[in-house]
Amino acid sequence: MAVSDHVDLGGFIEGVRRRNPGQPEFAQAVQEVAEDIFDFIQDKEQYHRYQILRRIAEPDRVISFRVCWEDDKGNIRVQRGWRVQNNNSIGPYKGGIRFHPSVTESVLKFLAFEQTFKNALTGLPMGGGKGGANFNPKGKSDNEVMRFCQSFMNELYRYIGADIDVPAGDIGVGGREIGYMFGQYKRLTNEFTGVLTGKGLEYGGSLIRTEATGYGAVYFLRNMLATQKNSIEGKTVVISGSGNVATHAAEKINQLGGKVLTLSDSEGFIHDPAGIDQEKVNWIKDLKNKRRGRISEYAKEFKGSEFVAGKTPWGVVCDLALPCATQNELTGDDARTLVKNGCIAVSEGANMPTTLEGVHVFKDAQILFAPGKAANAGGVSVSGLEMSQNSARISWKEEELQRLLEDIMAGIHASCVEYGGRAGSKVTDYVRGANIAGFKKVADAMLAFGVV
Ligand code: NDP
Ligand code: 2IT
Repeated sequence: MAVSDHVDLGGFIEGVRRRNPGQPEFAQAVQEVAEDIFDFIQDKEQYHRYQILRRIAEPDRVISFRVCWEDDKGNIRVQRGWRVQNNNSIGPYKGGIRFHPSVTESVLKFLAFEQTFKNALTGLPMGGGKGGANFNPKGKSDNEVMRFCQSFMNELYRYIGADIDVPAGDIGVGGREIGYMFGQYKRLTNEFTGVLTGKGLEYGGSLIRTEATGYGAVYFLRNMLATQKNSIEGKTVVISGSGNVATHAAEKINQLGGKVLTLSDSEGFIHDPAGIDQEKVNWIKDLKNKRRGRISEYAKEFKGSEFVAGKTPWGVVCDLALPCATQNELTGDDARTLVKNGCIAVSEGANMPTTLEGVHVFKDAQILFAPGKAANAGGVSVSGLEMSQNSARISWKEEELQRLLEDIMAGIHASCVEYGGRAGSKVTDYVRGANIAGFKKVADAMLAFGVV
């Protein structure tokens, strides 16, 4: 078949939308990748003939199941759980579990698709998957969360395994939830294996896994700035979210001499012109992880700061921005505001936090823009290192893991630079670089397998 006979980008996206009705997030993630891959594979017949992108955009399987649990008042509650196993060409399925009321099949399919490229970029042998449930952990007691996690695992355990599929945390799933799920898996199977990552240090967890996503996103930002002989030192930084990724990004920004102005949650953002220093970050970690409180409480604790209800922080003037909350939290208008206010670099700690329109605004403005699949890969990278440590039944030292994390983030940056050149652009197109580098590795493995 001549290359000109192949379906065009518009037709491909239309097909994705038609085959996945009511799944806008999934279609959006596929489109963002396809925009670059269509261009890249134009003269590469094998990738067309073997329908590689079409196959990566069709998950290997989507498993959905009922999760029943009993709340503290004795009511029976019913949630829906999923595991999306997108692609295991380069290693076992790997990716987090999200517990949030906004979780749908579309959201998990987009996340599993993105994860496939992200995991390829890390250089570690991990395929892509994602799971979760439309369960809202907010306001639930520890016992309710435990019962939910156990019930979720009662179904999930059939589909996962240390060499099959290795889940981890994501929104609403941290150390507490991983502990409950690991405990139930162990009880059901009578097996102690590295079936989950993000585990507690006492039972096979890895040092710096908790910090890795936020730290990695800041290392990636530092690497991008270094290409322009610039640094984080003395820069003002706007961050969204106040969970695992956001607080550790804030911590690393402080360590590298930047000043964090904002953090947020789904109810609004806090603005502290004096800077959210390490002591304040520690207070927030305690608020979120122990007291399970809301970010608005920060403004009552720290004089000179304010809580802005119902808004995102992108209007605050800054040099650097790190969206670290959730998908589509930064719109085209937000992107224009950031560019107008002089923001020079954006590193996505969250997955797909910028809308497609926003991505195009950043690309057109030629500011440094790191997509989540590159910038937030530090978390899954240390998860990969946790898997290696579990297999070898050893624990590496913190300095070694820190070094490996920085090396992996530098490697991802280099891959993006290698594939992210764009005619007429003086800056690396990191979106293109990440998409092509991630695609190439998975695609070449798939070619080796033939049609399966
Ligand atoms: P957490 O649950 O620890 O924190 C999530 C934060 O995002 C909270 O502040 C939460 O506010 C906010 N948030 C969640 N949903 C929404 C929403 N719909 N609108 C506004 N704010 C929202 O999760 P993480 O920090 O782990 O995850 C944050 C992002 O980073 C996600 O996109 C995740 O996929 C991504 N990520 C996480 C990795 C990890 O290792 N944990 C690895 C790579 C990416 P509230 O409390 O009000 O809900
Ligand atoms: O989006 C992500 O990369 C994660 N939530 C972490 C996945 C993992 O397996 O550590």
